[in-house]
Amino acid sequence: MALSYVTAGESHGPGLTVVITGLPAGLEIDHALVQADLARRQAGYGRSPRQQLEQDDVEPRGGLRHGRTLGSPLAFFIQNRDHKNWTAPMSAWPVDEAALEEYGWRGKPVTLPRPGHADLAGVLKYGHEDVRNVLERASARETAARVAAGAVAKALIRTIGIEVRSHVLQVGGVRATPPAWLQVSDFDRAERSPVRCIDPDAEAAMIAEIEGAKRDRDTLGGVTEVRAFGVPPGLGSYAERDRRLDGRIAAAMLSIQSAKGVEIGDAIASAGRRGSSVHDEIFHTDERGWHRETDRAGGLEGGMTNGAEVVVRTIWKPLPTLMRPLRSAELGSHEPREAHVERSDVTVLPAAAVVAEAALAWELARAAQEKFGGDAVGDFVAAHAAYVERIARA
Ligand code: EPS
Repeated sequence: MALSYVTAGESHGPGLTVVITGLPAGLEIDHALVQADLARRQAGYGRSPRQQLEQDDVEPRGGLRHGRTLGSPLAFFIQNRDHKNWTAPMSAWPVDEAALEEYGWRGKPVTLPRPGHADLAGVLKYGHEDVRNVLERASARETAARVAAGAVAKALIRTIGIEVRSHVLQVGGVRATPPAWLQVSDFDRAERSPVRCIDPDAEAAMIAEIEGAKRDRDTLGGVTEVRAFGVPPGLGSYAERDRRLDGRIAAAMLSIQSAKGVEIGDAIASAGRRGSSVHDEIFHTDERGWHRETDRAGGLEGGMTNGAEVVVRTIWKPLPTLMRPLRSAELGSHEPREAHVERSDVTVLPAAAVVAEAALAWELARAAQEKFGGDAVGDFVAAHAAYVERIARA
């Protein structure tokens, strides 16, 4: 069965639920590693004060016993600690008007759609009169659940030696220049950086850029990069369009709130070069087997991994909740007004890198599980080992 997950929950509701199906039994899930990823997503310079309220914690609700998967659906619940400030406005069951009165602005309908957000198309599409019915689910709070799923995916692909790492390449107008060939250990620098940046000079400039935008009550986008190491060739397939792994990775990235573009390998620079200086030449030595000296393809050719590192950059728009709002018009009266203002982050780039990392881990896990199968994790690992041994002789 294909690996799949669904999330449920609103930003200020009781919490987020994620249900993962298709996992093999016997996979060890380290609680501390899941927690660490949730904490990494919450960290980062430029996040909103909301992050001081939330200390995300996964509560398993099924599918796990003594730290190992059972082969049944794995369910996690992540509580929204901010929900206590929203109990009546976000109550699942009807509440009377008087109860809402006590909540001030929180108890009132939102009628000013924000440009760049899901607000306007969302209310039109679903027939809502209160933008809150849209924004609560469109909110990037939901990415906490995606990161929990990503942590499980990482546990699965780690059993076959795949590691996924991320860093921030650009915040607003500041672009980092990381070393050309990044090693897994280079990413430790990103882990210690408040903006998840490998390049120390760019780090300082990024922080200054965020401070400037904050002063101007504005927001910033940027670019993140995720790399996967130890990926065998042949995940994904050229044979059918929906099995092409580059397409799936791009879709996974673009499904993340605020993502606007995806680049695989050096796609943007390659557009202006000749083929002879773009494609990664093929070599074979007894020592290294099949390999490349360059990785402009970002580890993907013909919809499959090619054995090189998978390199995926995601381009993020500046957040659309602005403390200095743009023009909008009121639902109902159609009067021109300024858009709704709600607490906002200045930038989410450091957090977005962690979410993108989870998305890539998930797509690699899904493709690996399709290729190697296995109801027990040992079958999955054995199938990978047999495959690696076969292709070493090719
Ligand atoms: C978000 C707006 C902010 C963020 C939130 C996503 O929430 P609030 O409106 O409550 O201040 O803090 O992100 C999270 C809570 C989170 O955990 O990532 C939005 O509109 O997308």
